[in-house]
Amino acid sequence: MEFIHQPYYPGETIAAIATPPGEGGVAIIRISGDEALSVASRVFSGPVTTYRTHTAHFGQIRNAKGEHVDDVLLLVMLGKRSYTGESTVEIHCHGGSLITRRVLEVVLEAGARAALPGEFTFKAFMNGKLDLAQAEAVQELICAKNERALEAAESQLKGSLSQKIEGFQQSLTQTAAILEAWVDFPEEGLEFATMDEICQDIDAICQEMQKLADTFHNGKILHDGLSLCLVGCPNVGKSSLMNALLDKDRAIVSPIPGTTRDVLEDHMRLNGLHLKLSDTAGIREAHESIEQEGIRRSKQAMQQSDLILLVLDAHKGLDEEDQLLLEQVPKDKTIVIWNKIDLPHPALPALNVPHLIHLSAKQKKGLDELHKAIDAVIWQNGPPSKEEILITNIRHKEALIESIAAAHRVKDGLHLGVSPEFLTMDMRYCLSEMGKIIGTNITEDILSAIFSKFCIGK
Ligand SMILES: Nc1nc2c(ncn2[C@@H]2O[C@H](COP(=O)(O)OP(=O)(O)OP(=O)(O)O)[C@@H](O)[C@H]2O)c(=O)[nH]1
Ligand SMILES: [Mg+2]
Repeated sequence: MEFIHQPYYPGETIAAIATPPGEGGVAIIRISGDEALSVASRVFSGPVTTYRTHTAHFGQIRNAKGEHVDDVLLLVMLGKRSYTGESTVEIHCHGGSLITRRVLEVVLEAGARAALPGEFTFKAFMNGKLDLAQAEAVQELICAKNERALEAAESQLKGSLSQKIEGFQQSLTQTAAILEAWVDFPEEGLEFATMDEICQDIDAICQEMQKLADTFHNGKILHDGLSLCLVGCPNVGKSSLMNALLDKDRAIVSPIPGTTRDVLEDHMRLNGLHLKLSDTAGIREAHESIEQEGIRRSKQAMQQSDLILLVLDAHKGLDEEDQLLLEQVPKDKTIVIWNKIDLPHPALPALNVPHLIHLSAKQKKGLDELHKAIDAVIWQNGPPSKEEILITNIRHKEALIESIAAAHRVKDGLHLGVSPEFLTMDMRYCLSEMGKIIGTNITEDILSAIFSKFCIGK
């Protein structure tokens, strides 16, 4: 196993820089474990072991030779009342990367072990301060790229997802108990509940679990953002629209068809969401090898992106190449745009597409309608409410799906008259999959994989 220090000693004292690398006003070195105070007392000028919990102390850090390293503020959190659930000392030193590393070195020389990525949160999990879903939320909180993702992570950290999962576990446990009773007391078992009642209970809980699993689509959008790709024939105004959406002069715009040769990427925020925008080379029958490669990349970007903006030139009207592109794009994830509506244009043909917008990229007119259309395509059933509990983690979705499948096997087995011994096995599996989400039933390998994604010092 890569992550968990082998053998893992609860209470072992670890230390790391908890603030990001680089220069800042203050940096924090965090020490946690049974020996946190004695380690700190070896490097700090004051009598650390006498300090009361949740107090701050000014003093100096000195190395083993007694040389001054930095003036610092020392924070003491004793016993369980800390993030990790173990005694913790934070040293707030000056925020230069060299000085911070020096302070850490001195702390390590004084007896702490360098922490592995995520090890502080791992301790919090092992000491019951957080369950696994909450621990994962810590990392999502740190990585959140937009407001909605932050809200989802905050809600998960507060335990909203965990409570929901615990609710499922309780309901499933009741059913499991009845099935176990059938095994032990086949005669009286049916007194606890009829088969129909059990099946109804399983159906109801499966529906709830499926609803939660289905929030992964929205959760993933919130968490990861979306990719959006501008495609169309040459000269229709893709790069102009890219610049208008970004509100900056990002891509070269010119009246010469074939200006953009490569895929150009940038990022924007829209209604609290993170979008990756790609401008592409105009697609046409090209004979020159560089342009051909550009067009190949355009088509690739089109396939890979979550959303396509297919740009048409209203001034030019619809020609065969536009028509071909219209046939190629997946309609449900495409917004078709008639651009250059500021110019005189022929009567525009009716297009049988679900999302159609008229705008002028050059004059930045019609962008609001485009924003709304993007929102409508992203959230096909409306955006999630702030209160809705979303899952953003594929691991959670997989556990839910496994759990639902096992519950269905139990139900089918009941109808088919399968012996209760087998049904209880499926029921136990169903419960253990659910437990994986909050960490009540989890192997060290999974723990290792989860915490190793954290940053050092968290
Ligand atoms: N009048 C008008 N001109 C526009 C509009 N959008 C783009 N243009 C002009 O159309 C020409 C082509 O614009 P680009 O944005 O470079 O077009 P493109 O689709 O990126 O072209 P390629 O990179 O060659 O595929 C430029 O001269 C733009 O100024 C618009 O809304 N109105
Ligand atoms: Mg271009």
